[in-house]
Amino acid sequence: MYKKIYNSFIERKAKGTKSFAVLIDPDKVTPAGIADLTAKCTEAKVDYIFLGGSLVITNHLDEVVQQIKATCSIPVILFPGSPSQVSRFADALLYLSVISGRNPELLIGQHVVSAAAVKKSALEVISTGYLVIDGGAPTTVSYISNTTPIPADKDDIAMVTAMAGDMLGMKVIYMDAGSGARKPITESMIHRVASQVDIPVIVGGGIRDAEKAYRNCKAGADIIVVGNAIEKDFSLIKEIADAVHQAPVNVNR
Ligand code: 1GP
Repeated sequence: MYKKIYNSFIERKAKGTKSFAVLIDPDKVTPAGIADLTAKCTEAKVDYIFLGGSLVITNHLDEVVQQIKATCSIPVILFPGSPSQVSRFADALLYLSVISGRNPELLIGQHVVSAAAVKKSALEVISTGYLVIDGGAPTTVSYISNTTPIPADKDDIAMVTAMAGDMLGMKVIYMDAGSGARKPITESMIHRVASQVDIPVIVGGGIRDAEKAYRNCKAGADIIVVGNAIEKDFSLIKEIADAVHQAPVNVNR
């Protein structure tokens, strides 16, 4: 299968171009709200739309994806909290294994259950080593995943976990402090991870302003994800997109 989205991650990383992804929680959008949001994302040159959440209660994922696709041409990447959050209308799926935890269901169990359906969907599947990092307070992801997050100041644990994911053949590393995290991931941890893996590094959780997004890119993040802060203030979309796109090229190894 042609890996269109993953190739774009790799090409952008090779050029040193940082990317900005807006995270949409399907539970928190209305049809009218989607058009407004996608218009702002297009204007700000947002690179990707991530769609999903650790806990999705409503059952209208297909509809939300179709509305996003009808109102913009930004690729839609599923970021599922469970196997039920799969829509064939999206462009790609982050196939997450929670490698920071020791819950076998989230390391491999749910993948086995969902594998046939995912294959049939013909979605582009991106194998993702997912690291939950302590964000200063329990988040939905740490509660729902029933795993212990990596302590925020244990850069070395994050580094070796990401290295293991990379050597196991995962295609991206996603470092996440959890949605609405009180404290976003430190630049020192991002740098430690990014300097030791060759695959793209996605960073999210608790990023609230353009300056932090810029600093994360400088530390080595390739893709910045913001959800909560944008839900509260749409004007941040352009501010953060501009900061990410202006971030310097390479991480110092
Ligand atoms: C959460 O990484 C995402 O899984 C984004 O977090 O909603 O705090 O921006 P926020």
